[in-house]
Amino acid sequence: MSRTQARGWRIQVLHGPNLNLLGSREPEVYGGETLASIETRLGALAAELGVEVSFLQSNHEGVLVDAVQAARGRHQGLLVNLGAYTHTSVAVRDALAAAGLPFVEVHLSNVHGREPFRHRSLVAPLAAGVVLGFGAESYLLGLRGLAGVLAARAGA
Ligand code: CA2
Repeated sequence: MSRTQARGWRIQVLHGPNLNLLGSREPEVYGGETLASIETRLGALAAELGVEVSFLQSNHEGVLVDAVQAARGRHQGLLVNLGAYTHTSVAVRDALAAAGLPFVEVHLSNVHGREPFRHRSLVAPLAAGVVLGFGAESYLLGLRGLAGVLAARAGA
């Protein structure tokens, strides 16, 4: 088995506030794809990689904190687009630090080409990797990267 081939790991995918609106508005910024379509593509890639993915979208910070806490013991890694909470949420950052699970941060847009308040991520320093600016592809690239991290950690 190659070093980056995954083996049955469970990955929690978290989408933050307003990402449920994808496909309905601002396609010039976020692309025209819906969240359901992104999740379908992630599911297909997960099957190819031999990992399991679970999905949660929430507009509520506490729900995301609960989901990160619950991931410990149930999942081996997280793929997260925390939306605006990326830039503001000490609570989600603390939950990710406490969970101690490897995670990859993804963004549809290139946040560094946008308003200055989007340039700072509170969670990026804890992330195994960050993928941004490729639209829906950011999620797929992030999942590949996370599967590789899990395989490498397991010594596969
Ligand atoms: O680029 C990304 O993926 C973001 O995480 C998206 C967040 C934004 O606050 C981050 O700075 C960057 C916003 C998601 C809002 O999505 C919408 C989709 C359609 C219509 C309106 C909002």
